[in-house]
Amino acid sequence: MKKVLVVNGPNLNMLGRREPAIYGSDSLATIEARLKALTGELDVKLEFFQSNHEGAIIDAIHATFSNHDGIVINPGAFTHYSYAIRDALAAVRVPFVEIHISNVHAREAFRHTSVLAALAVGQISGLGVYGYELALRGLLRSLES
Ligand code: CA2
Repeated sequence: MKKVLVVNGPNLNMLGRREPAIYGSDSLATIEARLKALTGELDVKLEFFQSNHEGAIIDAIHATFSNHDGIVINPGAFTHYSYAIRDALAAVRVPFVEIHISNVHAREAFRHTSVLAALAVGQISGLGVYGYELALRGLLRSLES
């Protein structure tokens, strides 16, 4: 059975509480419960981690080394500038899918760049919170091949 860490970065603990027009009305707990409901069908063990702190996210990524088969990550705004998170993902070499709830390419110019995406199996953006399920399915499919 594959083991996957689902990581959410800064401010994503606020999901469902503010800015529903951009991020929808589901809470992070609801999103995690929906993913958990897929574990039987997908034969995967999921762990969840959210932090507003760059170093804590880096520590969580380091802990996947030799311990997880893959990572689904919404790095929040760190996507656009965190070379430290990029280095952590490169160091552990655990395959990951980057997911964004909103369409980052339809928003401010600073959101058009991801310093992580070039290392990713793939990137999902703009499909709302459904993107988490797609990211998980896509990651698992890529781990099979
Ligand atoms: O679209 C996404 O998933 C983002 O990763 C979300 C980040 C943003 O910085 C990225 O550019 C795109 C921000 C997450 C903020 O989440 C909130 C949720 C509810 C209320 C306020 C913020």
